[in-house]
Amino acid sequence: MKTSQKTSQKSRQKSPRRSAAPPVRARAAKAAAAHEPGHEVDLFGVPMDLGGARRGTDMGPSAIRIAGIEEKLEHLGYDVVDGGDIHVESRETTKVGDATARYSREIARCCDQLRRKVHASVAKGHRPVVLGGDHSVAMGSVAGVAEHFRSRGESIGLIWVDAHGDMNSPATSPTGNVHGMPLGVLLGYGTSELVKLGGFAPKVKPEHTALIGIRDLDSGEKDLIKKSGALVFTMKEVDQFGMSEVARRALERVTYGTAGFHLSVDLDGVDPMVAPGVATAVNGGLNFRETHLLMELAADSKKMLSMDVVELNPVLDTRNRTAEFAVGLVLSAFGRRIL
Ligand SMILES: [Mn+2]
Repeated sequence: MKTSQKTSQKSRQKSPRRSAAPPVRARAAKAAAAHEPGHEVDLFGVPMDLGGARRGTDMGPSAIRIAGIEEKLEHLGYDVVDGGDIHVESRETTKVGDATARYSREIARCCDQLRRKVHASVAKGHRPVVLGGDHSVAMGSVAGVAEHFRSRGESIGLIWVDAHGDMNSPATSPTGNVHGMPLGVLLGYGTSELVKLGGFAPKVKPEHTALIGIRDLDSGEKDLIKKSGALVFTMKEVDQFGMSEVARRALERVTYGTAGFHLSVDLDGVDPMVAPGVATAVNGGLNFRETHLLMELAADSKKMLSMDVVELNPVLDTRNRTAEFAVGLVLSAFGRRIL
């Protein structure tokens, strides 16, 4: 199973390359694509591992770049600019601070920088793709996208792919690790320096939010998830209804009454058989095709504004396999088709 999945992924990624159009035609396709808004993609890396317990997610952006994200998106017809990395202080040079929201000061500073960059990108009609980093970076990316549409009187939707709820608060978190809190923060709950990022809260409304792949919740966080009113598809619903139906319902939820949606992919939402290079692996996750189908249907909706891929931990990966899978997901979300 593992081998065949890997092979099919490779052949899907490489076959267009072998039959690559001559450079002139490629340039023409790119020029034509450039007239449509959203055909410019800006990459931002956030080498952040302050939000989690295990070291190594700070190497995520590098591993995703090594897996070829820029050239593969260009091959799909996008104009891609890599905006480089946000500077993140390391644990060696930063104070833990509040033990119930560890490193929250430095995390807030980095997320605020990311917010500015993402905002500027979206304001130009580009689509930002944020490379994490632990999931705390999504507080910056979603804030930046939300800020732009808020200035036009519009809301955004949010799809949150994850094994976890990421809705802890300093009061409920068993660890004080901020990567277990970002969705709660975006919905307006938690540490005020994070909630108030960009000077407004919440960043998204629960009626525009859908979680997919959930299978590991802390007891204190369950209450907030239920109370929040966000739409939750645990693995039970994925098994029961199938990803096609789950994606349909989620997309309806995040596009109804919004300008579009942000897609936040925590790689731990995917089964560890497919994506082993994550710090907090939980068995029984989304399989290879379920995850790709969700991305493909997100692309079909033509409403995806921005995306992040987070929690890649190259230290725990096998020959960069999870990074290559992550790049494949980005390509599917940006419209790569089998046929
Ligand atoms: Mn997460």
